[in-house]
Amino acid sequence: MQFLSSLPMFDPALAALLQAEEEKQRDSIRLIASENFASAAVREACGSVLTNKYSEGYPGARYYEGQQIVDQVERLAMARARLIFNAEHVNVQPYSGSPANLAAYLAFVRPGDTVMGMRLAHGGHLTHGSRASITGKYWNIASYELDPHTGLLDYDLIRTKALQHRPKLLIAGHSAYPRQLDFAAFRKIADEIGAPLLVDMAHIAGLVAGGAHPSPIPYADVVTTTTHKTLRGPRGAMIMCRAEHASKIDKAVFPGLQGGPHNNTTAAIAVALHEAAQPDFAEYAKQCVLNAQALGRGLLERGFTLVTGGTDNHLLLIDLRKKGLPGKAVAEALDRAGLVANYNSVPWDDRPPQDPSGIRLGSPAMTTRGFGEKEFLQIAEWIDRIVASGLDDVTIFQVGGEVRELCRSFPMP
Ligand code: DSN
Repeated sequence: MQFLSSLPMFDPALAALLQAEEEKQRDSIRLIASENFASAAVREACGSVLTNKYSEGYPGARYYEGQQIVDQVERLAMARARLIFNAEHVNVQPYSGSPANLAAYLAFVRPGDTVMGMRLAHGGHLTHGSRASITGKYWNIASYELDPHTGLLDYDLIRTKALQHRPKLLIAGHSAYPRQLDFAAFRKIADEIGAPLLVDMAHIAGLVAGGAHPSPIPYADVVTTTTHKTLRGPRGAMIMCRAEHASKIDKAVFPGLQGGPHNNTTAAIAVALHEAAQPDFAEYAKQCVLNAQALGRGLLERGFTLVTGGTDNHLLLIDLRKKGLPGKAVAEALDRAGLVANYNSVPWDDRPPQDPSGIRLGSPAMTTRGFGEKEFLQIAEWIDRIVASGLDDVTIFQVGGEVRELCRSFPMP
């Protein structure tokens, strides 16, 4: 019977693609700040029989029968999240970060209301009000920006803007800002304008869980996060909130936005949270920051410009304008050498988002594979060699060989 066959036997074309991707991941250095390597245990839960089950609703109140085990799985994931993040309520059902943020909008604001978040080009996320996203089309967006003199968030500027626009929802969080956020300052502004505070901690959730970044939980009304970035779980998301908002948030996720939860993902989130509760996860989180800082030092020593001058978290943004090379060409050249990053706009970029002036780098994936500061300093040297060569083919080829050699000593989970 075909459905009992293994993947290579039943679908060799797809199996070959998976094998090729595995080899590509094994032999390259992942520097995409939002990526990581999930453990075998997380991937096992993802591929489990729970993918076979429909469970619209919440534990104890489902619209389908047969939930005796699924309810326990979801309750376990929720309990672990509440414990690790010290949250009053958690919803583990959002399919990913964008639906999680949209659920927070649905819970707190009506279409047309004013929402304030960080401008995408300054490090925010699409769902914090970019015109390209539904959030920028259905809500009136007033974005805050970085201080043009320091390149940092200036909380007085954010406050002034908030008092001027009086948003009904204030968002803190980023996908390309290399500094810690002052959640207490955001809370103060939110209180002054009487708006709920949403913190999107997708990028830093693993650092928060591991104690390497302050937690937004005591300050925010609602916290959204993906589960696959620094948190190192499956592709999924969670929403944590104060007990008073629990019913609003749950109704926004289901039935407001979604149907049945992906139970296999819920199980994998539970596994990832169990991993995050182990003592070595705190070491990993701390090392993510040390490694990003080492990479930043290595780049600064070689004359690179870093947005904000460095990093306090797991990511870095290189402004390539002084090097005279565009971000996309550099990202492509690095990729050919097995150094996988993404091109990225820098604040006040004069180039378009499709071909911007920067590249974003992150430490989580290779920290998971065991890289330390020594290896991240080596990465700075490789990036410099490729950029200094003007993206020369021979240099890219030579660096590529060295990258593959180093990867061999640091196996994938
Ligand atoms: N697109 C993700 C990132 O790379 O930061 C955030 O959702």
